[in-house]
Amino acid sequence: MFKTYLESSKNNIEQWLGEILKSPNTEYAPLYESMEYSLMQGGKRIRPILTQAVLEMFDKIPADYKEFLCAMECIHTYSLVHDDLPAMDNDDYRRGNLTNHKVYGEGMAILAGDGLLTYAFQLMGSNRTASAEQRIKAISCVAKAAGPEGMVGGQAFDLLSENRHISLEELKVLHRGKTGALFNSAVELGLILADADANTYRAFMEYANCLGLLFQITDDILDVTGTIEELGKTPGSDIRQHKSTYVALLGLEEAIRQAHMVGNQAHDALKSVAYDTAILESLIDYLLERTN
Ligand code: GRG
Repeated sequence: MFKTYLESSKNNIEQWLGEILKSPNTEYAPLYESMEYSLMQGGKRIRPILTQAVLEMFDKIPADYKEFLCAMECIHTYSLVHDDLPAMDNDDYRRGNLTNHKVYGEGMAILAGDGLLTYAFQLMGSNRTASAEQRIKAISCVAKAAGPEGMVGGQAFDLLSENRHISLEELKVLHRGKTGALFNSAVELGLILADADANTYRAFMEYANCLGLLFQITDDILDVTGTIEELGKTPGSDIRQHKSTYVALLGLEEAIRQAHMVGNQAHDALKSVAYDTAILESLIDYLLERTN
């Protein structure tokens, strides 16, 4: 049942994503092609699915908030396009295909990322279901998560940490920014748009924190255990770049143990919630068992 939920949510989101990018003229069409190339290349769509699951828990109709769901994926895709650039991770493959700069060149890949990031905010501002107050809160929340206090900050720390040993505490700071911040905002978006009460908010943010960390630990594990076919990109990039990861710092066995421990903490966080959390619980197990 959960598998069906994931597939149908992904299909809906991809249909909406397929409708949002329209070049205003023929001159800008190459930029839009480059943006669409990365946006429409699959991926798990886990961040908008997370927002959707929270919205549904509060009996909200996801289609009414599709601009927010698409915005999450636009921002995530921008981060991947920029992360793959020669100045960052210098990767040739992403989601099973050549990376954006390999197809369109570095300049256009930078602009495609810039375009996806800024368009995400245009999209959120254009939603007509959320109140003006909800939109401002939602936009501020996502900006904080994606910007220097969140993902960009984490990425900068990651860049500076290459080829040097960092402690587990520093690694957690890195992950909280680079991966966790956007995960948190995916959950928080749903809470803002549903006007969740303070207690529910607290419980869900604890869940989101654990989920982001769990996602990153499994990402570190998959870089060692995954294959190019499963991952859609070359495994072992963390080792090649001498990055500190959960596996590098703790060993594979302990990293797997920590992933399960954080998964249990995520389940615990949902125990106090008076809503149907079945989908959110399944998401924890899905992230624990994922192979890509
Ligand atoms: C360039 C500002 C900037 C940030 C980049 C997201 C990120 C920060 C870097 C990506 C590198 C990486 C492997 C990060 C770890 C976790 C992560 C975000 C993995 C990719 O996300 P998935 O697994 O990808 O959700 P799909 O393809 O399924 O969407």
